[in-house]
Amino acid sequence: MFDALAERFESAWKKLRGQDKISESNIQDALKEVRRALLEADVNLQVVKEFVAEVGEKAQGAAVISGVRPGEQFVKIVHDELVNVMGESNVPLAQADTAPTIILMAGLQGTGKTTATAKLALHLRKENRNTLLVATDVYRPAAINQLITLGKQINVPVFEMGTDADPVEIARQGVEYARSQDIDTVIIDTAGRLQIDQDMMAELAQIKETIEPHETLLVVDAMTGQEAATLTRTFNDQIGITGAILTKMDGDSRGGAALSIRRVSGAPIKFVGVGEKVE
Ligand SMILES: Nc1nc2c(ncn2[C@@H]2O[C@H](COP(=O)(O)OP(=O)(O)O)[C@@H](O)[C@H]2O)c(=O)[nH]1
Ligand SMILES: [Mg+2]
Repeated sequence: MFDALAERFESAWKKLRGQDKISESNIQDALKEVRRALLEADVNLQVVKEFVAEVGEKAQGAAVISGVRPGEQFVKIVHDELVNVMGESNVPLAQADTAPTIILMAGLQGTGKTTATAKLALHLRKENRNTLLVATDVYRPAAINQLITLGKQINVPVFEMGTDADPVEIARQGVEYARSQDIDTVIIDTAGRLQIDQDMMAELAQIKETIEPHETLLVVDAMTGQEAATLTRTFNDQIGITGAILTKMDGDSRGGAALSIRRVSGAPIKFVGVGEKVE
């Protein structure tokens, strides 16, 4: 995911190689490279500014430490800061003490929520967790059919009540059904809009309040780059998220969205590795 980023960082510390001390001017040169690397990876501009400022401060602080080569020192500072932002990788998906674990999928239309719902079910099956998928996107008949089709393909049950039912009620009954069937995890697929709107947020908030999910995962299209930060901030402020799933990592996205999401919300990125096609 961070291949392009790593390459750019490489050139940042090349500038420091062969110099025996971190100085004000070589720090500035290296920081410029870090900044360029992050921007090229499509990390949000504000996030880049903060990241570079923090690395700069630490590099200046490190300037007094002698006996360590500056290139190595700088690499370590950037690396530590990346780890600091990205946090522990592989934060596992929540598992409730009493089944079912409830997962709410959130995000804009077309980001890959429905696809990610099915992928998540496949992922959980590998951990011997059975799932129920719940179709609450009643606004487009095709959306329910899409989930039903995906469910058939991967042999996972889908709970739906057609397009006339209330999404909150579908979610509630879906969870009840999962409980009655001893299902380990219930994944609620929700409707999205092309842009964030208050009706969508209100409906999501109501679903969330009703079913009290253990995870609220924001599904983000990795290709959206700069917008990922704003999107994450809005969803996190309005409904609260526990994690994010980056989709379309198979495209030519540059991975920067992951950094932006983490930095803005602190929410761990889950299942970035679930890149495989469902079909
Ligand atoms: N290349 C690629 N396409 C994807 C991925 N996830 C979803 N899509 C496609 O993006 C479109 C929207 O996906 P969908 O799951 O319906 O999004 P939703 O509106 O958020 O539920 C569909 O054409 C999917 O096939 C992915 O990881 N990679
Ligand atoms: Mg959908």
